[in-house]
Amino acid sequence: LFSAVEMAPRDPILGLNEQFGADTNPAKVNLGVGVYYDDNGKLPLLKCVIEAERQMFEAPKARGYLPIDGIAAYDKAVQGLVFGADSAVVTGGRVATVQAIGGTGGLKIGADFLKKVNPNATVLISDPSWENHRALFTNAGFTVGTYPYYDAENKGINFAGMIDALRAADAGTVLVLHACCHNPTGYDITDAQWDEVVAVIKERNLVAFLDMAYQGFGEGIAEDGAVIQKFVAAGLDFFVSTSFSKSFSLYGERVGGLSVVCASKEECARVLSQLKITIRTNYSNPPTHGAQVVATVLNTPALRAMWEEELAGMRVRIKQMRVLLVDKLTAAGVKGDLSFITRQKGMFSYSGLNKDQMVRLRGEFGVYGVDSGRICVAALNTKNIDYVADAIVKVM
Ligand code: PLP
Ligand code: TYF
Repeated sequence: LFSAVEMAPRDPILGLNEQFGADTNPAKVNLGVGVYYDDNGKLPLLKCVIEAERQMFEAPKARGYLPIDGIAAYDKAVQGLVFGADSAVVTGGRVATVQAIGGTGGLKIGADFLKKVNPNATVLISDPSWENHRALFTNAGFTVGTYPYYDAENKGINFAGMIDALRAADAGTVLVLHACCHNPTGYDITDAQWDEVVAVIKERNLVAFLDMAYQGFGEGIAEDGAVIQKFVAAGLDFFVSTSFSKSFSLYGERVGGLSVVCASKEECARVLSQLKITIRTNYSNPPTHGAQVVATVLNTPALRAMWEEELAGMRVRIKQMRVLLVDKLTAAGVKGDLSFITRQKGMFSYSGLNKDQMVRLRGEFGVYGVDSGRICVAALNTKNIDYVADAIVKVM
């Protein structure tokens, strides 16, 4: 039965993790996978999460099946974060939101649903994008292409190329857009550029699928969510996937969501029924724990305030590491404009280092980044940054 089964390629990023684990260099630093570590290099367990779990422990609940679309209070909280609780699309019943198994689960439910609605559509992802975007949409049966995004020469975004590609796309083409904190480059388009993108999507009848895996890591929860308002204001139907893996440091709990904005309440009810079929035929209904933690935090004012502060702490620390990295590299005599590092947003930095340099960083220094030159700034800290900066200077 399995004699002709081919060996599948490893996930290039998760594969790096295994390699890192096996590395015996005591000075090794993992800047590969996109995970936030605190200044002691530890994966944080947020205080708001501990407190929510304490409350849950003190009033224990039996674990029946959840509704197919998840915990209602959770879905409502997701809508509040993404659209604003008082947003007319939410109060008007035009957003179908389901709990999903991480942001990946949200993308997958959306992709499977889209395949039914729009089976012949092409999906366009940014060049480059999160590795899993291509694989996930390909697996859902779509042909996946790219739109230009990264401009290596100018250390920024090839926006003219991007907008031209959108203008040239056929009606119905699905556009996967990073709502904020672009993975892997760290470069986000500006407010005015978003306006242009939204206008072209409307004009060309494209379908926007916003992947929001880092809300709160760019400029703030509301600030990062503002891009969603542009799509709402334009009267578009669109998709938003949500992930709390990073913002709650709940990676392993797999907490995410999918929201689909529809033209009317009646349409929304039909869309929701189809999302539920997708879920039911894949895993029946979602798990309880992680979503209950997030719902408790988001719906309890004191915990919500605690979370916002802790998230701000992560955001600010990453920004500090960017500044510090520029300072260290500059002090070590690196010439040229390094301001791109502080211009980038979120966890990642396209460092501009090439594959050979990334391989040397790994082999000679135990500093693990992705071959593309992506490093996870959120894994830098005041203890490892000198070592990392020194290693980078040595391979440059
Ligand atoms: N989308 C992007 C752009 C990501 O970087 C990630 C990171 O893991 C995800 C989606 C998936 O999130 P999750 O781990 O919640 O599935
Ligand atoms: O890009 C990253 O590093 C994160 C984590 O298949 C990740 O988004 C990487 C690969 C993958 C799943 C998660």
